[in-house]
Amino acid sequence: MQELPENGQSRRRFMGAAALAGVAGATGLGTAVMSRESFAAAAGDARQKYMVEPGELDEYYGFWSGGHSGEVRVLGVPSMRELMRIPVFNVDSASGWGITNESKDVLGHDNTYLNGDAHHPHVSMTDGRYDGKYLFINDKANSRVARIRLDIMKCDRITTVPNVQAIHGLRLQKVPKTNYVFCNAEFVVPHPNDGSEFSMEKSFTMFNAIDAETMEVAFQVIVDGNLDNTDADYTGKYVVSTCYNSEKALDLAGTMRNDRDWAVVFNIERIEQAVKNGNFKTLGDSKVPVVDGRHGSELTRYIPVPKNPHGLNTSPDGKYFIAAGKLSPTCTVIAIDRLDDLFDGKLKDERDVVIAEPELGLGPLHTTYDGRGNAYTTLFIDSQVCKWNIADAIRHYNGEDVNYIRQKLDVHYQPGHNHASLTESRDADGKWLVVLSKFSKDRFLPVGPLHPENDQLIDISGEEMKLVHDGPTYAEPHDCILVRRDQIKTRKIYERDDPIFASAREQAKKDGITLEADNKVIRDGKKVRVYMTSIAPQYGLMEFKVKQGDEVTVYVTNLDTIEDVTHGFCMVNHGVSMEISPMQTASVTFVADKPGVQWYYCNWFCHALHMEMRGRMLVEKA
Ligand code: CUK
Ligand code: CUA
Ligand code: CA
Repeated sequence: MQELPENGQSRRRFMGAAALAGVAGATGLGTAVMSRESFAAAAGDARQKYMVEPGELDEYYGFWSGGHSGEVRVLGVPSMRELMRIPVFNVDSASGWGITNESKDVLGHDNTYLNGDAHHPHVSMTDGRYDGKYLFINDKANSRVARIRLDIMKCDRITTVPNVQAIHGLRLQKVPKTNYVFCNAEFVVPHPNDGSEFSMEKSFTMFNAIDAETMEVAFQVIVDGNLDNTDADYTGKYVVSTCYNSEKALDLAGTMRNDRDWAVVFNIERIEQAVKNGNFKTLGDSKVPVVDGRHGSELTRYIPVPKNPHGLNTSPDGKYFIAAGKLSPTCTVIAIDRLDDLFDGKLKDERDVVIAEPELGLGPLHTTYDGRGNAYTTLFIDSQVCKWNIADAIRHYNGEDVNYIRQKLDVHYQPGHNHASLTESRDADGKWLVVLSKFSKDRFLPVGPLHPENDQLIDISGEEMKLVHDGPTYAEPHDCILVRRDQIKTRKIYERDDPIFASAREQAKKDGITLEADNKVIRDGKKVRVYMTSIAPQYGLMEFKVKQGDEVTVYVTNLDTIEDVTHGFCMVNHGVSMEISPMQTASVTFVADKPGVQWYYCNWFCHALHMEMRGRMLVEKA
């Protein structure tokens, strides 16, 4: 039986300093922390606002990364109800992602990787505002970047970034629009990485830009140190990434040796020009232009910031990049309007672009904004969100005696990312704040040694932050993004010319088949293609005959045009199942290795006679 500590404070602390000892000097910040009781009273009003009555719709779409579950989850905010899951770097039994031919067209037909580690979901933008077209997300586990079409909420492209390992930080160009997906490779590797060299000193990593439409890697930039998180500005000119391992150390203590690592500024115009001028090389088999952005390069600047910095977030007014100190109790505010001078050599020192370095508390990780001049930084070690005023922090840095901290709110527990509504765009509206707490400890019914995480919803519309909701989540959302519901336009049913099933259409054409009408079996040597339609509650084919050992591809075209009538196709004892939504075609290939009667059935509930929606594959013994 798990015993729960009585005292709120000790519950918050029971993770203990031990796990985090030695990572940062303790700083006693005298800011008051709200008691549980006063919090409960204060939260009363706010809770009303967060209530979304049955049948009512949320104001925001929230897209959550699924961490090492590999998926993306769609939540409604403020209700925090889970609306949908979008399989990406994983296999999904319900939709057939990883099983169907259409998903393998995206994932790769060799099925090399069945896992992934999705951290950073970001929605495409036009002129600094979410345009609702795509969502992009990284896979740290297999160095990939995926694109999700938001009109159908399905992944349509995945790109493996060459020459690097572990794509972590990912952000999008905001202005003039999302032409580039910027992403950091975290770990340094030797080049060539062919077993002839293992030293850390001769290894490096790269900053990468992917063309958002073609999903081809446009360029890579070699850097000193390593790379963590990143963000872009509102001019289209600069992107900044944090580096926590300027030491290029392999051991933990070594990575903490320097008091300052870097925020690395990438000058996108100069990099594009260098590529255009042919000032690049290529690595290995890849054709991607690689430019050198190490110290001394005209393409980058290295701003020293304390210490093993982590989050990097652009303020929605376009004025600041803010780097969270992680092992330093500070955040570093970088003035974007000084970066031109930094690149033009008009500043004496890289630190001249730093215009504030407020002390916030222990373990600052990520910062988000309300659009009213306030920043909200998660404090991992203190288990708090710190609300602070940027203008006051700048005044304080200039010697004025002002308190820039507005409030510290306990969260439960150990927060990583936090994210305010519309915060990455010009439309930051300061209504809701989601805090993704990495530990839930005692907040929910115990479910064994593995605990859920805890995504908490905080009302930030007033002067005071108010915690209004606890949301348990399965491993392991790192980050989320909140988009106003009118910024997303989804389809109700598929268009028949959707590129998602272009290869099925092509094959049908070659076979002289009309997908929307024909129910036919085509034999092509040992390959058999079975084309059938579906209208609730029947498949176009009640049975079809093949020979043992045939490679069978079943194409199902769902002719139901009524929203919400999705069918499935599951071949019993063959590891085959898939979703076919209204007016969609989906296909799956398997070997008919068992002679006899093999039943298939519809596994998505579609009709009162859904149970009766089934048929037989008759397999003749070889
Ligand atoms: S993150 Cu990915 S390891 Cu703070 Cu976005 Cu933690
Ligand atoms: Cu068709 Cu269930
Ligand atoms: Ca370091």
